[in-house]
Amino acid sequence: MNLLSIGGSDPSGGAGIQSDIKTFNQLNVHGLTVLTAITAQNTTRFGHIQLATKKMLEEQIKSILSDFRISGIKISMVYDSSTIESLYKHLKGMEVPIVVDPVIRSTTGGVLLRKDAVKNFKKLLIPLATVITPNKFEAEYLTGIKINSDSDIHNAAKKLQNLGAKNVVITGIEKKNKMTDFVYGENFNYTESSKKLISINHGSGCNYSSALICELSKKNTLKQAIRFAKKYTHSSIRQAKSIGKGIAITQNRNQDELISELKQAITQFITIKNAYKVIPECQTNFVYAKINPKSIRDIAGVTGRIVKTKKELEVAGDIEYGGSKHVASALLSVKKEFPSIRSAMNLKYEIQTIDKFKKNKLSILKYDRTKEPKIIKSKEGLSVKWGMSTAIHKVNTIPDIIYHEGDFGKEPMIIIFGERPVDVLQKIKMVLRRV
Ligand code: PXL
Repeated sequence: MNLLSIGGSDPSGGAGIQSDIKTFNQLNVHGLTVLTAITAQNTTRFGHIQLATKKMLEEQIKSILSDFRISGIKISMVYDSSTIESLYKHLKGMEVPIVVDPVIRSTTGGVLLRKDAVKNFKKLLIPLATVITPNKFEAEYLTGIKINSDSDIHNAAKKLQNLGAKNVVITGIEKKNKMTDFVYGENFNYTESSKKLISINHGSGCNYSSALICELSKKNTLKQAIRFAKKYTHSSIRQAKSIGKGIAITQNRNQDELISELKQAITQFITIKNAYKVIPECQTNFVYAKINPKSIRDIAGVTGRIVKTKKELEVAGDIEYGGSKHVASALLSVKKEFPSIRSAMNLKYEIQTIDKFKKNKLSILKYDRTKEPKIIKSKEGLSVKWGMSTAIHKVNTIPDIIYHEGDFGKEPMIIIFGERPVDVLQKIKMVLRRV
């Protein structure tokens, strides 16, 4: 998938186009860019701005639009009126999601939108926005409403919608040690909160809007995309590093491709509405194996599992190799027979869930835990292996699902298998669609 980011160059790599490409890359999309300006800045000061000429700007846009299929666009630094007019001319009528991040000033004080361009920004760019993502200052600046209360936020969001933005997210409102985003959709509004991290950083706004356009373009719902973007940004702020002499730069490192792929699938899973309904008493793990795992130490999983707190899911602990025992053992046993299977997750057993998998024509295997031999029961860790090998004994088709209906004191359980975490996720979505 190709996404286009239109904005300015930030040589510190903390914000702007450079930051967007990193986010796109990490979220597995190809980043295309159109530079509106080159800035000279670092972590302590904002220096010079050199705008692209009108000709250069339009030539960049034309070369990108004439070659690539683009699934989504993010617009950030536009700086002046002429740039806005060119963007409007080429982008109006495009039927892809557009996130407008109305950057007005950098954290170090640089002007990113000239005062005399605000009128055109409101008239031409805001109406292109599928979502506009101002922070508190930007929302105040664009609407002229000083934000001191929830009703001010409401009024500011409504004003931005009246200017033509389909959806508005006002980010980073501090409330009782939380950072709250206010979401105004076409016919709903709600808030999304996370723990406040004490950090002045360079890059979090760009991380948010880039993650948002990635998830929207992948056809997630607005709510899912917003939740993902918030979690992604929270994580990038947590990992922010003081690389230069001034403010820290946000980071979202790919420590390991396999772990990052699993992390992404887990983040997607916990943001699915109703996902809490499929979590069993013993909670859930989501695992992903290296190509030739020798033991569960070659299988990544969550050290403390994915846990349910009321209607929310949380990742308890870290995602690392050897993080799971049970689901990883199940995967290891099944992978021996069916090497293409590399990912698995356990779900709460319900007959309706099995029925939904049957309707979707998945290949389902079952074993009877009451038939487990005493010798297996008496040894820690053998049950799962025994169950899996019993289920796949003399089976030729690759299983999607293996389940058992429990035993005295043993919770029944479903395990979903797939080649990659996204395949497992796909199968889970079959169940959650109509929960
Ligand atoms: O964070 C917004 C932003 C966007 N684009 C460029 C920037 C900044 C902030 O510094 O420099 C080019």
